[in-house]
Amino acid sequence: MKRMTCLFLLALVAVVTAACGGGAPESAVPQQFRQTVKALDSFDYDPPSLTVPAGANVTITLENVGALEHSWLLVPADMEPATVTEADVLNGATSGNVAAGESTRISFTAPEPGTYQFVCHIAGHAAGGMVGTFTVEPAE
Ligand SMILES: [Cu+2]
Repeated sequence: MKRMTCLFLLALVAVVTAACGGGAPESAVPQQFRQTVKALDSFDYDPPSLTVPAGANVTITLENVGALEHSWLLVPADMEPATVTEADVLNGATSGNVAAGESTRISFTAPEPGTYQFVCHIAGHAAGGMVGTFTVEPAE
């Protein structure tokens, strides 16, 4: 009889422990940010600026709606846009060259809070104004 009581108590402890220990805190789950950006032959992006939370899983779908080749590269804000190459890209955030009428998905982790820029690195496009603003806000 004593042995049964003891087993019962052990089982109870196991159940209570499992119930209390469940799941990681919600703050540990990165936020998702998804946005479609159009690349235009007028050397514009639509929308021209994006704001995401720090550490977010960002997915940009770059839609090239023009007749020219375009690209989307995330780089530091203090760079001269016309000099940007794939080597300057932050967190792997580059579309590569996207042909007319094509679209590409770019997935990356948002960098530290601050201001960045995204540019088209096809010759002459950034100089023509194909530059946007990428803002990372501190996570709450
Ligand atoms: Cu372009």
